Amino acid sequence: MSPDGNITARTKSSPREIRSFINGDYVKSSGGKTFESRCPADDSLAAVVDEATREDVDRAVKAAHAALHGPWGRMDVAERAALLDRVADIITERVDEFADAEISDTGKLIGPTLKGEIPRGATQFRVFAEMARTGFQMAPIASETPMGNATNYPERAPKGVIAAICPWNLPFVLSTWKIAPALACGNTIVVKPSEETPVTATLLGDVMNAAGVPAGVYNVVNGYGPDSAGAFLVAHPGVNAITFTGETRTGAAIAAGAASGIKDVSLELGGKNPGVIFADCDFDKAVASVAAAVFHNCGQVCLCTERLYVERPIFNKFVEALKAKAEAMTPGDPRNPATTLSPLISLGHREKVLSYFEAARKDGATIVTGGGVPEMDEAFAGGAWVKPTIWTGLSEDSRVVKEEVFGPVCHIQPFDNEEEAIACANNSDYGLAATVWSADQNRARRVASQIEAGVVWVNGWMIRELRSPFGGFKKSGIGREGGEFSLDFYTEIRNVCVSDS
Ligand code: NAD
Ligand code: 6OD
Repeated sequence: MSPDGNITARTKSSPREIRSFINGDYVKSSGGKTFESRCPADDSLAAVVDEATREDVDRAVKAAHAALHGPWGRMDVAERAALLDRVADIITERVDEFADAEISDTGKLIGPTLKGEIPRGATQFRVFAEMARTGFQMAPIASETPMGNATNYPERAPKGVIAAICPWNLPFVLSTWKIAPALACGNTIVVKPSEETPVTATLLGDVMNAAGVPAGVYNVVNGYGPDSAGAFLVAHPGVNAITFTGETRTGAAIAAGAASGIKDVSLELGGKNPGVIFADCDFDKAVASVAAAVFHNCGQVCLCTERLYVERPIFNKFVEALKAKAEAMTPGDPRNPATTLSPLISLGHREKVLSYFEAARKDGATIVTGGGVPEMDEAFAGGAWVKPTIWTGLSEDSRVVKEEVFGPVCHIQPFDNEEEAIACANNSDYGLAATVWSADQNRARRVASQIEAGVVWVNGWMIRELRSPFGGFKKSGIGREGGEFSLDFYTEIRNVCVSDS
């Protein structure tokens, strides 16, 4: 912590000190407890974090409530939009600092962090600033009733104090999917970042102050889930709605916790995403894109592909080509632009991924490549590294084909016709994302329309526009984020019905 109370920069010998951000100030935990966040590339200490107590969470919710009924609630929408644009500007000016913080927390690669995730987070504020400016208008509806005629004017009102509980895989960009729409709609917010990745959400507090966002509008409480800041926030009676991204099991616990308070929940949950590759696809493009979809961020993107169905005539060639891509990946210093494979988020998560390696082996998988831990230079030997891994030969009910591994892995299976490919793709409890590869646009669109997933890419991956809807079918979630699709969660709709006579 610097003398002015802001969070400190991290050096190799001194980790960042992270506090909660409440009512415009960085504050120490009232319980005096701290926890550590470690960089998974080398297991160095990235940050020492103050764990928020129930009392701290209560202060944050009360600050958010006061701001809602104070300066923020009274603010003209154009002024609110201008502040969100200013937030985007400052993130852009400080992109190196945000990227550095994110890399320390996650071991992410510098290129996609600096050029992709942090700028996309800034853009999210601009998208919602623009939407706020247009006023979220809805068309009036005429009514003719025996009691008289009227005009109905539906209007959107802020939902209140939003709790945002965030994951570790894309910490900053995914937090902005919640923060930007919440604030654009006139709500205030209390964010609980993952205990693995507390820094960028906390740093954003400083940006909010610099932009002139009133104190209490944006708050951050750091801590864990159960019996800690996450659970305290879910249970708090002053929270009006909870937006959560993370594991399906955690989503179920949060929905249960929210039920007694009749709090609305938005749930962005896990996936077990399929890719369907027809023999007529642009082979080289498909292999390159599928390699990214499987191995990017070490497989820790909720949209990553973990199940591949490849039309039989190109099955062997495809497996060989993807194997070559996997074996060409180079783990190492995430700040070196030549590194192409990042680590898993933690040694704990590596244990889980390695247990799936073992389960695949036990189920009789053919290990095409990977299945273990790579040799690393001394500087990175303590990191959470695993080899990119490809399996074939498993049945559809094998654990590694059914459960989300959240690592750089996939199982590849051949198919013989369109119906079979669709049935395999849909044979999952999840329904978050899918890809379809074919030169025949009609077939690709026909197949895409039968896949039970919130986003289906045709001949590509991760080319989604921020304003388009994002969310999951089945156990992948409830609700949609993105542009106007976020509005139903972040607003209440009031119908003002005016008599015509
Ligand atoms: P997680 O569920 O373990 O944790 C997410 C957040 O919930 C953390 O902040 C954690 O502290 C908090 N939490 C945990 N238990 C809680 C409880 N009982 N009450 C309140 N808060 C609680 O998820 P993770 O490991 O951080 O993220 C990885 C998972 O997230 C994967 O399953 C991935 O698919 C999913 N994910 C989904 C999306 C999506 O948009 N659908 C996006 C990213 C990640
Ligand atoms: O659409 C995106 O920008 C994006 N990064 C989505 C990732 C979601 C889940 O991890």
